[in-house]
Order: sequence, then C-alpha cells, then structure tokens
Amino acid sequence: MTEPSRVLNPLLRQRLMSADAAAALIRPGDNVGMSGFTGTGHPKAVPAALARRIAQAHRDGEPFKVGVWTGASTAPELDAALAQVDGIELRLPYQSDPVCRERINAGRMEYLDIHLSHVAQFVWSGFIGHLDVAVVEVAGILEDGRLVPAASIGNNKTWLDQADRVILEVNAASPDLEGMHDIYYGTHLPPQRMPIPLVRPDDRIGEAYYRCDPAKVVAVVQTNAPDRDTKFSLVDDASRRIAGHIIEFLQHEVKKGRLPRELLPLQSGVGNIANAVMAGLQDAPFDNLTAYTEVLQDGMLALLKSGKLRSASATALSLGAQALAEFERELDFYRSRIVLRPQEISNHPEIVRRLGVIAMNGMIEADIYGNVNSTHVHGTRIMNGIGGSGDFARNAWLSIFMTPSTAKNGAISCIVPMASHVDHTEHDVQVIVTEQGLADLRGLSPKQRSQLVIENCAHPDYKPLLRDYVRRALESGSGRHTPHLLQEAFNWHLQAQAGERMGGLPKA
Ligand code: 0RQ
Repeated sequence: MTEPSRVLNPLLRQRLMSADAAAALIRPGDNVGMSGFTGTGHPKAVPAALARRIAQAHRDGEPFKVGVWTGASTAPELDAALAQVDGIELRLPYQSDPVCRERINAGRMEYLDIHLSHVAQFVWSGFIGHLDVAVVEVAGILEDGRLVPAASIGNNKTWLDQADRVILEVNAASPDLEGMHDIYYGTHLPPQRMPIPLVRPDDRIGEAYYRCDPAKVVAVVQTNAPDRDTKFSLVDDASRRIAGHIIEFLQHEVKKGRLPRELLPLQSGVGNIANAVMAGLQDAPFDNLTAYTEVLQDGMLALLKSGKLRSASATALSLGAQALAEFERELDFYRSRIVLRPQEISNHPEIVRRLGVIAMNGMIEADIYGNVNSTHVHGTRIMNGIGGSGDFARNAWLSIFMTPSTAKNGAISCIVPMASHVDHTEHDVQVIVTEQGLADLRGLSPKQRSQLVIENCAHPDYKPLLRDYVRRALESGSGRHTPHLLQEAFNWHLQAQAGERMGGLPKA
C-alpha cells in the first residue's frame, strides 16, 4: 500500500479502513452528522457503503434507518443513495435531491426544514436529540491530529465536537485550500454568549483547522473523488431581465445616498437567477464589492477574478467544472480573497445585521402583500427547504426576493393573491423582482404594496385578475387592512393542483 500522505497523524493512520468497514460502525437508529453543503465537501464513500448495508438489512427483514443531518444539500451519492433504500428516518436541515423530495412528499421520510444558522445551536442544546456519529470529509490530517477542512465547512465543527464517534473521509482530490478556512471556536450557549468579533466581511476570527479528539475517531477512509459538478444553464432572458432590474435598483439606491458606491456585502442564493445577477454585476458601475454569503458560485468567482469583488466570505464553494478548473489554476489568488466559515457564522443574524448585507434569494411565489413562499409548491409539497434565506432576509439591510413571474409555461402565476405557504413574512420582504419589474415595498402599507406588486411584478396575463381580486376584496369589506377573498385565494392553488391555469384563465 502506498503511504497515505494526507494522513500524517500516527494514531489516526492506524484507523485506516475501507468504506464498508467504516459503515459497519454505524448502527440502526443512529443520528449521523454528515459534512456537505451545496454539492461540496460531502463524504463520497461511506454513505454509499451505508446504503448497501441498509439495503441488505432490509432484504434480511431487519429495520435499519438513520437520521441524516448535514450542512445543506449534498449529492446523489449521499442523499439519493440513502433515500433510495429507505434508509433515512429524518433528514435536516436542507436538501435539493429529487429522490429525497419524492420520499418526503410521499410521507415516507421525515424532514426538518430549519434555518441553517440554527442547526448548530439546536444540536449543542440537545433540542433535536443526540448526535451519535459524524462522517466528515477533510482534505488532510496533520501530524498533531488537527484536520484540514475541504471545500465546505457547514456544520462540521459541530459534528466533530458533538458526535460520540467520528468517521473521517480524507479526499485526495480535495484542492489545497489551506489558509482559506476560518473556524471560530468562540460560540457559546446563552447566557454565556459574547459578541462575535467580526466587523468586516473578510475578517478572520478563528483557526485554519478543525480540532478533533483523536480518541473519538473510529475510522479513517481514503477517497479520491471530485465534488458535484454544479451545472448552470446559460443565462436566459428572464434571469437577465431580473438581474437588470436589481442592478438598476442598486444604482438608484446609491444615487439616493442609501447605499455606498461599493454597495454593502452581497448575499446571493443558489441557482441560475442568482448566477445571472452576479454576471450582471460584472458590467455594472460598482467596484470594490464584498460578499458575505453562504455559497460561492461561478458568478461570484468571475467577479473575484475581474477584481470587481474584493473579497468573499462563505461556508462552501459550489462550482461548475470550468469554474473549478479556473479556481484550481489560480488557487493562491483566490486563497487571499475567500474565507470559508462554519455556517453558524456565515449565516449568523448578528453579523448579517451588523454588516448590513444585501440579501438576494429565489422564491417559489410571493403574494400581492409581500409574503414569500420559498419552499412549498401549492402549500403542501416541499421543493428544497428554507436554507439560509431566512437567516439573511430577516436581518439584511435589503432583502430582495426574485422569481420569473410565471412557472410551468405560464400555467402558474408566481404572484398570487395569498401565498400557499409563508417562509418570509411581509415584514421580512423589502423588494420583489420578476422579469416584469421590481417592487420596492419599503414603507408601504399592505394595500399600497399590492398595487405595486401587481403593476410591477405580475405577468400581463394575470394582472387584470389580480387587480380585480383586490378591488372585490376591498369592496367585500371583510377587512380593509389586508383585503382578501379567502375562498377565491385558495382556489388559485386548487386550480393549479388540478392542472388548470391559475385564476381560471383558459389554457394557453
Ligand atoms: O421546477 O424544474 O420541475 O419545472 O420550481 O424553479 O424557476 O428553476 O428556480 O432553481 O432558482 O429555484 C425557490 C426552489 C427556486 C430555490 C427555489 C418550480 C419550477 C422548477 C425550480 P421544474 P426555478 P430555482 C441559498 C438560499 C429556497 C432556499 C434558499 C430555493 C422549480 O431558490 O430552493 O433561498 N430557495 N436558500 O417550475 C409551482 C410555482 C413555482 C414552481 C417555481 N410558483 N409553482 N412550481 N416552480 N415556481 C441556498 C442555501 O441555503 C443552501
């Protein structure tokens, strides 16, 4: 066997074993904290080995399920592999996997969709049960036993601290990110809490490595596998227009003196629209930008490369193959500009509020009064989860939500009379943007907001219906602060569920 160059600690070298042998150390009913955030830094071998073991147990008629806790979404070799064999009892805090989604919506798997910044403190306080095992991918193990983090941090520090047993996957394919990480060990539970000493988005307040008690490490598995290749579509017309509206709005805010010329630290959600906004910023008249976000995607990397973006703080990289190649080519350039932190810090309300972050997140639908649904299709079917959108939206300087004005080829209006599920209340939503336009809701009453959302954001097919809805709701007099016709509001969703066009529109 060749010398395992990334495992330098002699004691931990003695724990080297196969993924199957490591998976055999996980017991039915265990809560397992896995690394992984938006397709990076998840364990590549042990989850699949565990899935094989669970499948065999089920064939033998033995029950075998585990709790799976992560940073955020992972990749098919973790989420899909375990969900496919019905091996997950409860999943938290965020997923975007089609197999998990199907199992959750079929009622075959429990899912706890919680704010990403809350996970660590929930586990420290024992709110969600005991963490039995941690399965964490690292880039290496130092001589003294400290661990070199990989391309995402997520909740790894908490998993390593809290779990009884630790399984490490040492991935030889993980790029050399040493020096990019900032692991803060100063968090405490109330009433011992102290201010977090981070006042600029690129401040470093922690350590470059994870601490881990070697006595808890029951297995070390070597892998050599890349992270998920996060693919982005070419920027489509709707996304380009959404980006255009946001950039125009930011310029307007600068002109009004409500934002500095270099803006405030940017947070950007995942997906194509978020990436389009980053692409739009490339040509916008802003320089010296900073980012305080959770995921660093291709668009942000390009902004760093061009020098538009001075620094970026995140908890994970989530890059497509081409961007990853560029990142690896210019590692030292990016090393001095990127900080990767635990997600309780990247998403911390205290810091988001202090820095005055500009939060930009996707949504499923918004209602005319500014309530936003980020998670549930027609109120009942989970899509992904709230992720970090709530951590940022409530505490941001500016909270912006964006979506195309329609979904499913125009059959569904993403601007509805009443949101079928609310993740971000009217109190946390300041700006709504679709390709039609932007509604700045700050300082407006519900009735005033409804006018602006309908006129600026709704698709022309649905505008007359929504105007008519508000007019009749007002006339009904049942309540003129936030006027509604309840039966009719829910009918929009019932129509969509039945495969009809919303609002009773004829088929396109
Ligand atoms: O489904 O592909 O089957 O047609 O929802 O929609 O338009 O591709 O948009 O990929 O940006 O996702 C809110 C889900 C948007 C995402 C959401 C259907 C649509 C399509 C995806 P199909 P799009 P996006 C950072 C912050 C919550 C978490 C968050 C999300 C699919 O942004 O998960 O913000 N956000 N985290 O057809 C029925 C509607 C619909 C609809 C869209 N009104 N009704 N279906 N769809 N609108 C990340 C983390 O925290 C980790």
